[in-house]
Amino acid sequence: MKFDKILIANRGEIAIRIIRAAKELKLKTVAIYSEADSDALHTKLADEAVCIGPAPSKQSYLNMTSIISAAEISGAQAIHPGYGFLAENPDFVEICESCGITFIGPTPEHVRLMGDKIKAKTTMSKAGIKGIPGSDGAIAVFKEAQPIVKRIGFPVILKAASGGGGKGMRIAHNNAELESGFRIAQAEAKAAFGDNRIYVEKYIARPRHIEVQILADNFGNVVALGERECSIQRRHQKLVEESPSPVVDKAIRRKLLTSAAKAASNIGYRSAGTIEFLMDEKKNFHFMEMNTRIQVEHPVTEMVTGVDLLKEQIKIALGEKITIKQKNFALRGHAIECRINAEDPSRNFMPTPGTITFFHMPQGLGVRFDTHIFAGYTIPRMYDSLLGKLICHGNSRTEAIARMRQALGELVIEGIATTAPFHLKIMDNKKFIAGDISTHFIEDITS
Ligand code: MV4
Repeated sequence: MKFDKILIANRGEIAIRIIRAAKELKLKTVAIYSEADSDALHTKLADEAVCIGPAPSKQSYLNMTSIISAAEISGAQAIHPGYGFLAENPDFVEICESCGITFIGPTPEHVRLMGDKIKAKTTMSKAGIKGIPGSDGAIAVFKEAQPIVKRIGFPVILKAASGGGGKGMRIAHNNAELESGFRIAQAEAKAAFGDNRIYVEKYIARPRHIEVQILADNFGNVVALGERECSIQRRHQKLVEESPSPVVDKAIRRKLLTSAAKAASNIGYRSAGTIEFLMDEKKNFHFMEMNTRIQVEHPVTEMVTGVDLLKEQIKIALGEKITIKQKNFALRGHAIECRINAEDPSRNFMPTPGTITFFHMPQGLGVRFDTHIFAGYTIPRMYDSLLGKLICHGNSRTEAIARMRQALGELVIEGIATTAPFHLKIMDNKKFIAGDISTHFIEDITS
């Protein structure tokens, strides 16, 4: 539990975010980097940096043996995984534990449970947190789906038990589509996850993705820190997130936050986590998944709650109690995040690796830019295309949008194409301004 030196098993903006939180807590920091990242900013901001392998992730940021060795050599007693890479790999959590290293996150059991979307759904359902109507578990053969579909009606969606992020998903509007979709979903799931288990649900058209941030400590204390609206996404990659959601009123928020806190309490969860809900057009919400990591979009919650989620997550791992009380905290204003990616929106969001020749960072009241880029930085091809997250806070949603428009206009990244101009279009979109959004928003405006 006690540690004074942490290793950050990640790269890019999140590695820097973790280093900042650790330094504020007076912890020593060890960065790891691949051969493609020897000039990366996170290696310079940490107290020490250890090269853990060649550029491909499999040989570096996913190489458990190298990472554990780096922790042992540098004397780091804890590892923060960030998001992606090894953040939700239960085997890695177990390996850390067996080496006497504190994993800054939940237990391996919690990571494993929530990685299995079927088990997660049944566990939550037993606790009274309802998922989307559908099968009670996996469908072994196509025929098993028929009585369920008779009950819930078409359209339905087939999902992979080990899925999430849209892989192995199929929508069916009739029996023929159900039969072929089942086979395709099973094959895709088998190939992607080595697990062909499929379950079926009623398909919710034009839903909203709304998630709740929770923090839980080792003493049974749980707080739910408001919701995030994450409906604006493209091919299951989120582009814009905000808090609070423009459709969530006080009564719905109370229900959402109570459900999320109950979900975490019921499984005895600890650390930071996110409960994802799907909201239908009648504003009914259903449990979808739980993410057992700190998420990309955590800053919007930080801006409206004033809580430093990374510091809290580390303090929980140190065995400290959460001091935030659910009763005393209030949301202040509105925050929006735009993900600035090295992708060209005019070329179907094709990745644009290359060198940044000039960089100007937007600044001012309520403007935050979490990034690892600098003038002269070369974006490697190997990794994801996130360059930074522009987060704007205002007293109202209108002010946050105006501030975002201003900040996007001020941002200059020369040398490569980015998604910044596309975000400006979103900020000027009438439907976005009205808060009239769904998971189909990008499709609707680009087609
Ligand atoms: C759904 C759905 C509609 N109905 N489930 C996509 C990723 C995976 N985590 C779950 N997903 C969905 N599940 C039912 N019953 C629509 C989606 C979905 C979606 C969800 C959240 C954010 C973006 C999305 C984009 C397309 C589809």
